[in-house]
Amino acid sequence: MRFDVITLFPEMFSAIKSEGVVARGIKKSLLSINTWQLRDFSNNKYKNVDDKPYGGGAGMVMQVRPIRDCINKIKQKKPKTKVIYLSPQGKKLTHKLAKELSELDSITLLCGRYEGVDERIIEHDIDMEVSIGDYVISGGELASMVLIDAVSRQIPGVLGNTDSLNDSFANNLLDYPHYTRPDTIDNQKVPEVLLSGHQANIDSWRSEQSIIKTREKRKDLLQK
Ligand code: 4H4
Repeated sequence: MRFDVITLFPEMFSAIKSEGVVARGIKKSLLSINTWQLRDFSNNKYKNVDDKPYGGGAGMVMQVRPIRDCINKIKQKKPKTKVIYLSPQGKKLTHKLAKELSELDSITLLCGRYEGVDERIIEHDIDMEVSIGDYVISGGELASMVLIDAVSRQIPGVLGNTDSLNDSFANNLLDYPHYTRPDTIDNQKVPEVLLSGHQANIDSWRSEQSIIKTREKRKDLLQK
């Protein structure tokens, strides 16, 4: 999987490129992240990529030309890349969508700032808008990193021995509870079944706990 990221703040992505699951996936050559500084595609000496909104109003809007030129440059290398704009108006990022996206060869992520991008980019250059939640954050960079992490976890081999099959939502259920040493602390004990060494009983207890947790915290998932 190759991620191309169009952003005004490429250095933000060093956080996931250097540590953790995504960094390990990069080291294993299972994925790559290429950031593109949008200002390099500005057509003025001040490197501006935004302008005042037609019709007035607060804030600035990201212009078509630099974004379109950057996408076209990426498409020279990856003509079939799926171009995703991170926006509160997008399709909600779920486990299912992350799994679907993980099967692609190339994804281009457009990170919005200010009030967002000129609508003509959304109409003509974007394949899909994706939202990480019903709130507005200052830039699409954090949303892109969330998407990259969630998608990367679904790429075979990225997680190594800890598979993502038990991730919450993998089977439309929340994850079972986890415990580790010591087996008693402040008089709080680990459930006996987990100390029994009886794997069949442990597995059925974990399945039962996933259903109980889902019923308690996310009943809506049980309707699906
Ligand atoms: C993009 C703000 C689009 C407003 C942005 C719009 C999210 C989110 C986000 C920086 C940028 C914001 N991205 N999930 N939530 N005019 N991005 O808040 O379309 O409403 O992914 S707009």
